[in-house]
Amino acid sequence: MDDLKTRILKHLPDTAKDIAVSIELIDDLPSSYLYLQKSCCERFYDGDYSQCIEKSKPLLDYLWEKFNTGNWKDVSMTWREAYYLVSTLKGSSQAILATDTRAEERNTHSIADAIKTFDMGLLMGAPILNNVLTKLVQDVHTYLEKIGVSDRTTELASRCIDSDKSVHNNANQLLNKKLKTDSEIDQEIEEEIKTTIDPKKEIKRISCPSLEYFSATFKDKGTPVIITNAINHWPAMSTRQWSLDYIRLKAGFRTVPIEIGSKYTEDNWTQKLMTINDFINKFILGSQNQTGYLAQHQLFDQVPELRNDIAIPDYCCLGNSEDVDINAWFGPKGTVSPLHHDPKHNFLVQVVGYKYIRLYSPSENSKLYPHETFLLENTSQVDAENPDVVKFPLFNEALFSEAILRPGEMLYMPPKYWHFIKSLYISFSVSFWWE
Ligand SMILES: O=C(O)CCC(=O)C(=O)O
Repeated sequence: MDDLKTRILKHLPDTAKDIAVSIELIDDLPSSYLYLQKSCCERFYDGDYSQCIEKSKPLLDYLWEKFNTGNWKDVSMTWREAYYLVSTLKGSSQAILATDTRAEERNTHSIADAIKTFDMGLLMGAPILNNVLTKLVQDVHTYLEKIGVSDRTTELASRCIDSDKSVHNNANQLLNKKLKTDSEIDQEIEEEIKTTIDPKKEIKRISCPSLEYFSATFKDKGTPVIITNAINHWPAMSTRQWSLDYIRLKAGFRTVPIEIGSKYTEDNWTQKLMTINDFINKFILGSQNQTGYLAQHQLFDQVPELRNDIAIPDYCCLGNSEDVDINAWFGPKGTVSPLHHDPKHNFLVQVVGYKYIRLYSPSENSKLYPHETFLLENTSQVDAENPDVVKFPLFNEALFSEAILRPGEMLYMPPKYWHFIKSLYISFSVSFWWE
């Protein structure tokens, strides 16, 4: 196996001085901060990784406090670059110590901690040093993969839910929990389609139309459609089929933002950073009474290996295909995206599981009661599942179309089309917003 330390050092500048000249972190940071940061860099290049970690803590705390004062948009780039730098040094030190041949060091600095530190740098920091964190985190995650799944699941069972003892005790049980087989789910869903979807309202399906036909018949007319047989070639659907185990393997130790709460319009809705392993154990396999949803997250920028399993649909070339926003939507049964619309064209691709979709044309706006508050103007005040018809009397008159989106299907939604979406099983969808 490659020496992880060598790989890590290869990505970084050769000396503390080289780091100092390759970045400019002068504005906005007090001299006491810069002094401590310099010392943190020097400890790293002296090979004193424990001291580097110690010195990184007050630096990251200081910057974290800056991030949490006032508006995110006002957070200075300098602070974010500094956060990126210190996360790079701290995470690299943690990874190097975790693979140290001296057992004591290995126990205290887990590789998973290093990945967490790198991800915090990626999520909160601003990239410097040629975006070195992407390379570092990939190398370290690959190292974990090489250790082997069995070691990883043992580490997972013992570490992933460190803060939650009750779930911790169940970790092994959760790992072995039997999920429904695909054919059981398919049968159930076909029954559900028969009983819940009105064929007269069902969104039209079409098998892999030509670009010209799609453009003239759907895009130009602002008509939604479900396209089938367009993504069968994706590795995520064929050679590297996505499953919970596969997602764990490729990204289990990565830290991501999770939306917690039944829907974003509720008062108790919040967001929390956690690893994908924690998320799967608590919110997908566990028995949390709250819903957790990895929603609208640019996971594929963070984990390029998963990006290699999907492809931008060819139809996006009808717009500016350089500028496509790709988002992941991964969650348990029961996630709800309340009725809302977005400004761009959208392909919502269902990779795993099933989702109920309900669509309303922009011409129905006046019956959908958009919120009047800033940032929620694109969201209806009506709970589409249980509409309050006294408060919103026109809602039931609004015309809609509906469908259950199956794995391998791709829903086209024109800009401003209202959509309400609920997952019926554990689900992983990928959306492509394009203009
Ligand atoms: O799948 C979901 O829950 C919501 C997807 C969505 O709103 C979108 O792709 O714009």
